[in-house]
Amino acid sequence: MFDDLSDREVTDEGALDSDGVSRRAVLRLGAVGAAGAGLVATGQFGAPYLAQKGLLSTDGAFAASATALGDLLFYQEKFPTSPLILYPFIDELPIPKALAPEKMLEVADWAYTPGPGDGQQNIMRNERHQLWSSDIGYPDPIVYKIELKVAPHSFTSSDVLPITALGQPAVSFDATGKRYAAGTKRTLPPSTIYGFNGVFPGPMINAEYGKPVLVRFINRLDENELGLDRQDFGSPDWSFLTHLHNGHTAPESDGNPHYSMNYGPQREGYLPQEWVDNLYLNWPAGGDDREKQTFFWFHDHRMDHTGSNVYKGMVGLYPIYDPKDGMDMGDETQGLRLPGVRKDNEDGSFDVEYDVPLAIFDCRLDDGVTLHQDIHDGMGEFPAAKNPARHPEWWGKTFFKHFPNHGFVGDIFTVNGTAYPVMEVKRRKYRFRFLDASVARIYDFQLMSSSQGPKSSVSLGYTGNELQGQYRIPDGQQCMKFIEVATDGGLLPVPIPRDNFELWPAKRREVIVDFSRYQDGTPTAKGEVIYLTNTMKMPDGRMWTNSARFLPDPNYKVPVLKFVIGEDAEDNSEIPTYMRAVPPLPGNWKTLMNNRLIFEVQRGSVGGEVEWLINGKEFDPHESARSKMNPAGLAPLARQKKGSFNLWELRNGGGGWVHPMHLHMEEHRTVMRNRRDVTQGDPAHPDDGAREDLVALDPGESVIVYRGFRDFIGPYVGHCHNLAHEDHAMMFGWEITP
Ligand SMILES: [Cu+2]
Repeated sequence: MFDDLSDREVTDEGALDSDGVSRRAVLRLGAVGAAGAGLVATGQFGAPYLAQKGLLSTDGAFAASATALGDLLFYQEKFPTSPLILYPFIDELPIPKALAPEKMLEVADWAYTPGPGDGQQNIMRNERHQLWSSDIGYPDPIVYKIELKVAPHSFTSSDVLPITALGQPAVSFDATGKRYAAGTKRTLPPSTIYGFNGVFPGPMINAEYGKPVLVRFINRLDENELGLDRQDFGSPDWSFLTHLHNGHTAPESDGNPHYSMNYGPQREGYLPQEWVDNLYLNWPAGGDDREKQTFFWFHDHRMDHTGSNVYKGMVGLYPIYDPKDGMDMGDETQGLRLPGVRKDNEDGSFDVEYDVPLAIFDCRLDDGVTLHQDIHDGMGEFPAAKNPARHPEWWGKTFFKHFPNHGFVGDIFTVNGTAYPVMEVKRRKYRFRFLDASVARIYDFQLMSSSQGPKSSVSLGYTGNELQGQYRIPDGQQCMKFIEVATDGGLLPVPIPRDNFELWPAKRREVIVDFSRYQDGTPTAKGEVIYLTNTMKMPDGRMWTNSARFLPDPNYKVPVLKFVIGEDAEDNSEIPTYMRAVPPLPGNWKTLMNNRLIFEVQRGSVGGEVEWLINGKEFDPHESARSKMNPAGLAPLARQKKGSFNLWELRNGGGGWVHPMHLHMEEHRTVMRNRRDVTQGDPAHPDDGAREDLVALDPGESVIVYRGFRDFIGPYVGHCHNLAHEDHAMMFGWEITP
């Protein structure tokens, strides 16, 4: 039933009809191959066209035909242009406060109290915590409660002007479908989110090494007291699965699908009114201080719907401090003296002034006229939406396409849930914790000044994808540097001054910015303005077309966050000369090369929604993946003994795409890039000397990392963090064995 595309109607919008056939099975290999080959044969998407677009890969005609099908979908794949935010940089940057823990007396009254016993880890009573805090000599965990909630969220308070892709005024609608003439300024309706405690982003847990945290996540997504329209994305069964990215966490608390499909829930996630206790021991791998990290985030990881759940708001923040010797405890008068003034709250939490998380997220708002059409529409998901259909009643709310050709990018850039915010800063140093919480967008940030200020891209004559970001600073000039102090893997050995840095999905970068002076030494003055500016042009989820590293476009300078210099303030912080050593590589690491595990990611054509493959296979949640044949002539299963270390190679086999490849569990260290030893550093990748949990794979690149498998046993995953790729099978299971 899967092998004949001709039986299925390809509508004029390019969607593939099917009725009730399970996901991942709508189209099978033959169908895709046939459709693609047909297109190639007719010359419509022939080899010269593909070559010109850089889409011909080592996979030959097979990949080309899959690509051609993708291009067929893409060609007819329409996205709305979001209404223009008329008054940007007026809404204040929201800075989350630390979440308060539960009172222990109240926790003792819970019907099911958290604890180390059998069945105490989740509502099914079928799991226990692999290690409890006392097993490692740590105190009992601090308990938090986080409920998954349906809630409204506003990205801006500004009036907006509905526009077309050509930048012309457009009609708009309200919730009743009433039509407003082109040129009418509107206020945006709130979007519906599924948020941790109903907020986006957030909440934020300020954690500390040595003090375990247990979070009881409770699903309340079936409760919708405000009667909010859920639209047509988010996991259709309202389930969730929370992953603390990238905590050193036992599988049952890791929220990964390889675990959840086989143990615990034994399905994709936790359903409404179900709960699970995720125990975060705040314990470095191997008990080694050099393995400490600084900034986690938690997000949904529900199989097949991670992108839609994250896009719908399931993003939380989890900075982690290190109180040992006062090294990095949020107090700039001791230890490393990184910027931060700590205030301990009565409820047991603490907040740190001048230490600010910046979660970057792009979204796209419905124009009310773009057809909602997706391969999911044939799956019986979201029947109430009656798709394919236009949804004028959703005008101004977040628009999502689950199965975009390359990945999903928005055209409005937000920071901490607010579009184009402003932050008044004191004339002193700050620590910023950057997180890319976007589905697929990569950013390249610089600090710029501009005497003319932001101009809307429409007023500058841009159209189409060039409107992404909405505003530009045509006269923007770099005026300050970032001092990078941490990556995904925690503190760097030494701070690195950066003119700019890339931020890939799920990655974290921490920087110090000194707002008391410009890079040329001139002091700043009250009222002066600096823009955090994105210079990477990324029109779709595939990769950039222009960036600092590749074909810079000097005209693409999109201001994302406006800093306004305020009053002087006391500053006891320092830029440290030395921070933390990375764990040593064994001298003989090269002897591991022959037996390394190899994972090649590629755009593939198994069929249906399985578009993104690893070692030629779609994600199988019940199995550990198998390595490609390594130089020793073996293709081992991705299983590692507890306490072992190994080299893993990640290869980008696809040619025209980039992939942020995330490996759960332990941080790694990059040792080879494109067959070159980079253990002594690589100028093009200044972070390679640090530890990371995500490999930024450029087109055609091979990266070999050294990593450990300590302290826990059980199933984990590795996957692409372009969430459209992840949700379409670019994931593999692996396991730590006793
Ligand atoms: Cu990818």
